Amino acid sequence: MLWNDEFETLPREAIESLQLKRLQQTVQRVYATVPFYRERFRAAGIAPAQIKSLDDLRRLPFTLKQDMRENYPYGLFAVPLDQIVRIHASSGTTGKPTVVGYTRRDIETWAELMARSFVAAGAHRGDVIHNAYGYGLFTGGLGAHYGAEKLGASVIPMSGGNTKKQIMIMRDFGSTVLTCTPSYSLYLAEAAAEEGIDFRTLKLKVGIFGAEPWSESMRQEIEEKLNLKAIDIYGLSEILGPGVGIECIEAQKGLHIWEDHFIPEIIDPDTCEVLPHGEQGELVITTITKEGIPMIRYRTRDITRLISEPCICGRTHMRLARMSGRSDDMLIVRGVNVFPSQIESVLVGIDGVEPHYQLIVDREENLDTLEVKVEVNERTFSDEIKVMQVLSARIQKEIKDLLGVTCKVRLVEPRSIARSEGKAQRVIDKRPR
Ligand code: DLL
Repeated sequence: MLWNDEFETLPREAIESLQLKRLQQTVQRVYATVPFYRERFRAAGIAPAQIKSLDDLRRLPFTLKQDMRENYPYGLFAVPLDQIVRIHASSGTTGKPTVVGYTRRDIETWAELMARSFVAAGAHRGDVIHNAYGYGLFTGGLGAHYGAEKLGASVIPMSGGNTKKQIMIMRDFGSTVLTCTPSYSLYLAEAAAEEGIDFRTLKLKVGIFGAEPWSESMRQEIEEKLNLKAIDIYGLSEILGPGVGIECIEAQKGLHIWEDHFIPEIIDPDTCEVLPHGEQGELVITTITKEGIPMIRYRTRDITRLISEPCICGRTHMRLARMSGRSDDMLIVRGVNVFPSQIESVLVGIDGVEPHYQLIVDREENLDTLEVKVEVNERTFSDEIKVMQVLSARIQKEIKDLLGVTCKVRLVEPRSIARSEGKAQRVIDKRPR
């Protein structure tokens, strides 16, 4: 089932001509209203009138998170503040947050795209959507909320935290759809087990998880523990928030990016060259309908590839492969590129450990060290020391086989790694910079 039959199934040529028209309008508009873009375009020697085909997109300069920081807070807004009805900001672990503003029409577009996304995930009017994404400056809570209302479902604005209460509400209110980060879903499963509540007795049928990288094996674990279909949703505040792309429940293979509103490109993060279709690299997105803060060739830092083959669901919009991580989260340990999600996929495949882990990178005598701290389950914890030794040797070997990196494995007690209600902190990099 589709939410917007016409736009979700536009033939390729129609998508592309719509994209070109909207791109031209966007470029004209930012040139006229945002000094930052005007200067950048001039420096690159390109005028809006020179954008004659979608290929000309490549002639435009990239926009970076750094540019948003330097224009903090409102420098990239393309409309006066009296047309902005909502402001969000990304938490940003270092420095100032990045600030984004939405016009009334932007909020409507966002709700439309989230409604589409819910339907793609198998949610409908009549569903009870338990929204455990955080409400606040983070876009997850309100983004999902407006989409759920637009869909006509009953939304429970839980936000994150208060985990025991979440489970009670889920059970008593008959929640059918859960929205939260994948790591929080596992925390909910754990807390439910402690309360003696079996997810099989709940009405949940689908979970819509995103906001952080997760692996295919993590999906299997979540589907088993929560007894639902786990759907991957992607988005970022700079572009919209949740709802930039989502997997369809029919295929669960790749996330349809809503191409009537965004133009995706994949570049080599080192050379910035646009890569041919199907190759893995950094995702760059241009918004073509946003009014408040349009983004031209925004470098997301997320690593993925584009899938252009038709999908069995009938949607014609291209898909993004599951994000394999962020280029700035990628650890370089003794010269080897390591994504946390690769280590996660090893851990999830091993019996006796839980998918609660942290990677601690440090430097000793000029050499990088990688420690993988991972929780064992209750059963393993009460076993003999020898069992634990065999287990850690096995994890070490599997990581070495997959990545070619030798790491130290530290098995820790069940529930000793801090749980997160939002995005999990997987990497602690203690190396001097
Ligand atoms: O995380 C928006 C969101 C909310 C998406 C709820 C999905 C669900 P930010 O806080 O700006 O926005 O963080 C954006 O999170 O660049 C990715 O690195 C990461 N991310 C988001 N979704 C996924 C996903 C929201 N499905 C950053 N897989 C992005 C992997 C994801 N990483």
